Amino acid sequence: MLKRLLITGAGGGLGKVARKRLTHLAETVRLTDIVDLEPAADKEECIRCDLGDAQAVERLVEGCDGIVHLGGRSVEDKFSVIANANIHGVFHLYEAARKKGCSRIFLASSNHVIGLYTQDQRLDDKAQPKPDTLYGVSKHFAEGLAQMYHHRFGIETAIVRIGSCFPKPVNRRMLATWMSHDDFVSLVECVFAVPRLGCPIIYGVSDNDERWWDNSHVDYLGWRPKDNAAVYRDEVHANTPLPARDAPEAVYQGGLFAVEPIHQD
Ligand code: NAI
Ligand code: 15L
Repeated sequence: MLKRLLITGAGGGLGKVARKRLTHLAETVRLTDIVDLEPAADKEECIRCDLGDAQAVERLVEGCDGIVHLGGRSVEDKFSVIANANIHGVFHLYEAARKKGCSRIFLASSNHVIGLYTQDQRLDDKAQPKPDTLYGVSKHFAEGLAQMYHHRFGIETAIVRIGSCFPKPVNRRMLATWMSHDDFVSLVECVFAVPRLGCPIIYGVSDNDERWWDNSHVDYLGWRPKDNAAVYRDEVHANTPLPARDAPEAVYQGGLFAVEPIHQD
């Protein structure tokens, strides 16, 4: 059991899931976000913090032996916003982890690191990054940072390229990319239970019939996703029209992110 688990982005969609379902991993859970949070149990501590503030992030990480890093901008935006939260922010987090001796991190990367691959391609952890947005580039930066801090300073990170982690798949692309909340929770549990983690790239995806990504290189984690988006196939097909064959949501793994404009400051 961890002494103190830090969950960043605790006010967000996945942060709320982590807060509700992962507190058994640690004696104390420190929740942080740029928005205000209130402790709801004895073992919870809440600290408001902008990841762009290096000193505040150092104080945040003090005393934590594990981090689930979910905080940051989670979609495309102006470079200034992406840079503060996802580039400066993740650097501040790893520097704080190095200085304060925190040795294991679950890093929420994204499928948008490889979003410009086409949907007929099958990828594993060896695929060269092909980011589709500034957001995807910022996640690629975070992945490189995690690898550098692993090789130089021994910090172990699960680099998780999450697909689409929502209660259920809501469009045709998500029949391939969906990750259920249960499979997300069980992955975080495995990441903090495995004796030796290393610094693997893991595709955060359920056991979907239509998935594009191969996780066989991380069998050693013991993670066996249980859900399958195929259960929702009829519902998704009934609710969403078939896109044209050359529509970005039908061509690119990153879907519509592949045609996002560059947002201006
Ligand atoms: P979200 O947008 O709901 O939550 C992100 C949280 O980070 C928010 O509560 C926000 O207030 C906080 N945040 C933003 N800027 C911040 C800053 N400068 N300092 C401190 N906190 C800040 O996103 P969601 O869906 O919960 O995703 C969590 C993580 O997983 C994100 O890093 C996202 O990029 C990644 N991810 C999520 C996917 C999904 O399907 N939900 C897919 C791929 C990646
Ligand atoms: C992401 O990286 C986003 O954070 C999330 O909001 C979804 O858009 C997801 O990817 C996706 O590709 O479905």
